[in-house]
Amino acid sequence: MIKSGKARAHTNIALIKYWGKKDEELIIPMNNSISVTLDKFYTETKVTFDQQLSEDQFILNGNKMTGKELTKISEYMDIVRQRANTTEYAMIESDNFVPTAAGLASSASAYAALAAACNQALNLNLSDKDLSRLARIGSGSASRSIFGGFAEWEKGYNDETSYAHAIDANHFEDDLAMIFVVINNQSKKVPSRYGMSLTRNTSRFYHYWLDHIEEDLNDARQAIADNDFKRLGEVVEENGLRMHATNLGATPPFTYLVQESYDVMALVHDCRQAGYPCYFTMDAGPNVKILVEQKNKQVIIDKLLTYFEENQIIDSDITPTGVEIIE
Ligand code: 2P0
Repeated sequence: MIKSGKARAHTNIALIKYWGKKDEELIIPMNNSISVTLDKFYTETKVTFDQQLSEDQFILNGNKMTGKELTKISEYMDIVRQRANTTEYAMIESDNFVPTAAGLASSASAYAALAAACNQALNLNLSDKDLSRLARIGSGSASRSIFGGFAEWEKGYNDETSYAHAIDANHFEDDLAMIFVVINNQSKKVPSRYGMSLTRNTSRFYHYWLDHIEEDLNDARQAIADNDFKRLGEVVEENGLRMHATNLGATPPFTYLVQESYDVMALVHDCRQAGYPCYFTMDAGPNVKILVEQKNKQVIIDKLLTYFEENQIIDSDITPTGVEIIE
């Protein structure tokens, strides 16, 4: 019998960052993280388990994948098979709805959608918590993409206790949006998995990150509970910069930020000075994401467009919708 399931999951952006693992295999993080889930960027994945198949097959955006990409996903499917007590291989068909030029492709939406599609296909009846754990094993940030709005990934201490949950914000997310400034840079990429591991293992600043993360988490939680945009934005900006500072203390030191990243940060500060509150955050790359209130979004986009091309500016609402079964 052929068993299939199809799911859609949205990407998320961390407001309080995940940066470093306690357990590299199970993907248990060193600290909790908090994110928002974006409306515009998502992945749709269909999984079909079929006893006729002699190995997994992976079609990404219509292209049959081989080599490293196939091996990575097949290793993940081995974990799913082990947990579901099955030996059947699967056809995995995945489409990323992320602007290709933007370089924003995310393992978060990919593994959240894949975990949910497997849950459906194999009738696992996993709770959101257990789905979040299953997504986490593929990629840490995927644990948060099970949920819409604000989500917090509890670091826990083992596979059972490390999972994300939604944070109730009384629809605060409806008032917010994120603007992406896409910076095309030619510098060699440091994969996030490698970058966070190098930093956690060698950075002289990493203990400082851990010593102060609870303060940032508490500030963010309180700001979300109070729907306090200014307080949230301030801690988002500080926490993001601290994450990037840890990389400068690694051996060897590295940075994801380039000149244009700093140019955008200065523009964000200019907008604030002009009375339009907005706050930046950056992840494992040079692009800058700006947290704004819906009411000021267009003014800030217009300001950015005086410096950047139209195709470098993309905005997205925050979606209240978590991972969904669509077939
Ligand atoms: C985050 N990032 O919290 C942080 C902030 C990038 C900077 O999660 O190794 O693809 O698969 O667990 O989730 C990117 O890393 O890493 C990330 P793995 P992931 O969003």
